[in-house]
Amino acid sequence: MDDEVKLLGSWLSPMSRRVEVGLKLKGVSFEFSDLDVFFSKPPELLQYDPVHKKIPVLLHHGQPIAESLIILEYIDETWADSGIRLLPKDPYERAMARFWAKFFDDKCNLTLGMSCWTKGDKQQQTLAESKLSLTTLEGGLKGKKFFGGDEIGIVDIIVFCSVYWTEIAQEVVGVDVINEEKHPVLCKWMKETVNSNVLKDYMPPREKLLCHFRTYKDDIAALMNARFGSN
Ligand SMILES: N[C@@H](CCC(=O)N[C@@H](CS)C(=O)NCC(=O)O)C(=O)O
Repeated sequence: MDDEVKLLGSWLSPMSRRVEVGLKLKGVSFEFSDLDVFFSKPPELLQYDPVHKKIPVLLHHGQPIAESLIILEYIDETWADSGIRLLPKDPYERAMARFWAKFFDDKCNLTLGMSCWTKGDKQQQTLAESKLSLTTLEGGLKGKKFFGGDEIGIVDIIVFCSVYWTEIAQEVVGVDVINEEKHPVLCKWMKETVNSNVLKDYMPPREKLLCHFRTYKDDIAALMNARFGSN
């Protein structure tokens, strides 16, 4: 184990997956604690993230770090000389990467989940919001192969995890959140990224996620509707 690294996460969480991918791209070995956080709060989680009580939490030498974007930056700085750079070296490009990562988390991430799992007016509203936000996000790809430029970077990792989850969820629920007609640039990027083989192998098997969503789709929808309302 490199430097005692432990990740509190869940195989089912795209936010936790971001950090797994970051560690793997850096070649850092780590222990993974697969927690069930959606219907209960395990004591380990309450101990290490008493503020938000959310995964992922990275423990490095026993010290906890919460919030996936902060964790990814920490990983990039701590293991600066191994694997790929997650954030660009150039200060302007670095600021742009942070800008799009924040934009994605503020405007796209939750809305994508809500578009799939809520119902009625709330679903229609979040579908419309997703369409607009993803079109704006496509601006971050202008003239570039990846959000990170010629190589993948932090924004590619976080967007890829969420789009991978969304494409499977939308198939199970029967809703059209992301498609080539609405988001040609994003879909082209997704294909390019899958073909580059860098991230795809770090995702949970498609069939496993599909099967989970099919089995628990009513429970997931009930949880999302209880939290975020159905109108
Ligand atoms: N802003 C946080 C969000 C993390 C997050 O939403 N985690 C979810 C799993 S995907 C969670 O722990 N949910 C449990 C809950 O909300 O009770 C991050 O980027 O790490």
